[in-house]
Amino acid sequence: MNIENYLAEKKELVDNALKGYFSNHNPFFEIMYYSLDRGKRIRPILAIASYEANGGTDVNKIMGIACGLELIHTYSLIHDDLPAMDNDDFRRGKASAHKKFGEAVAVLSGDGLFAYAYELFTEANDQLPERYRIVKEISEAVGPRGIVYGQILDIQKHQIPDPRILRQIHLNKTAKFIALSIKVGAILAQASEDNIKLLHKAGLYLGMLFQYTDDILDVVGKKEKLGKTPKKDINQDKLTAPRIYGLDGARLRAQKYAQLAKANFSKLGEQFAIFSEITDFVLNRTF
Ligand code: GRG
Repeated sequence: MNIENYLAEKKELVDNALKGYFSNHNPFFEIMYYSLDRGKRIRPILAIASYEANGGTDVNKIMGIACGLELIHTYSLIHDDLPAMDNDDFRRGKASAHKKFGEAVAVLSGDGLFAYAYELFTEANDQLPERYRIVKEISEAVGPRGIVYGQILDIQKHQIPDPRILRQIHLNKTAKFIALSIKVGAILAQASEDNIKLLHKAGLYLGMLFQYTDDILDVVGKKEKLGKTPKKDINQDKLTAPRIYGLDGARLRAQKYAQLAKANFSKLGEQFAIFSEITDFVLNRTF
């Protein structure tokens, strides 16, 4: 199966599960679902791919965790788009949450998605030691030692374009969450500690690559394809890879991160080949 088909098949699984988690509740779930709809689902797909590559056989077992990751990711996008943060009117090919529902409801949608994610993480009560570890690791990666810290660095004005700060932004805002998504699949599938460690390391490189390509697409991407506003980072004087290294320099570094990710994934053996394909897909993505 080629990588596009693989990603489309897994995305459909995740989309169907998400629909299920958001049906038959109060009307606020429809409002939250508006923002959830139409994402690429990279993080849940990584969790599922890792679970399966590590020998997990029942995809339903990982689905609550995979979908919960997407809820947290979506909350971060909603809050990032708010006027107090990046102030973006367009997300996932449509009006961002505050444009559609107003700021107060957008804030609450983010809050609701964040909290509901933890209901999904804990929906099953089998494999409790693994699930406890997963919830702990997720909390760490999305909180003040992860995404939130990355966002704090990202919204600061950086007069001097310091590559060390850029690395901290990329690592905390994006890479830790991508690596975590791979890690949780491995933990639930009861992979060895060596494999979990190696997957996490490779995942950090993949995450850095993901943010490099995001920064590059901000410069060269098309609004219709991206589903979000391009040139946002340069116009807001954000610290990005093209600002520090130039477009060609950023592309070169993206290739280096892709090589590092693949070198580490390949140490895990043939059954992890899908991760090298995902890495190439991320390197060459146009959305
Ligand atoms: C508000 C706590 C808080 C954090 C916000 C999400 C975020 C942090 C900032 C948005 C801008 C940005 C470049 C974030 C890095 C993560 C990233 C590349 C998000 C876009 O993820 P995709 O491409 O989006 O997976 P879709 O819509 O496909 O899910």
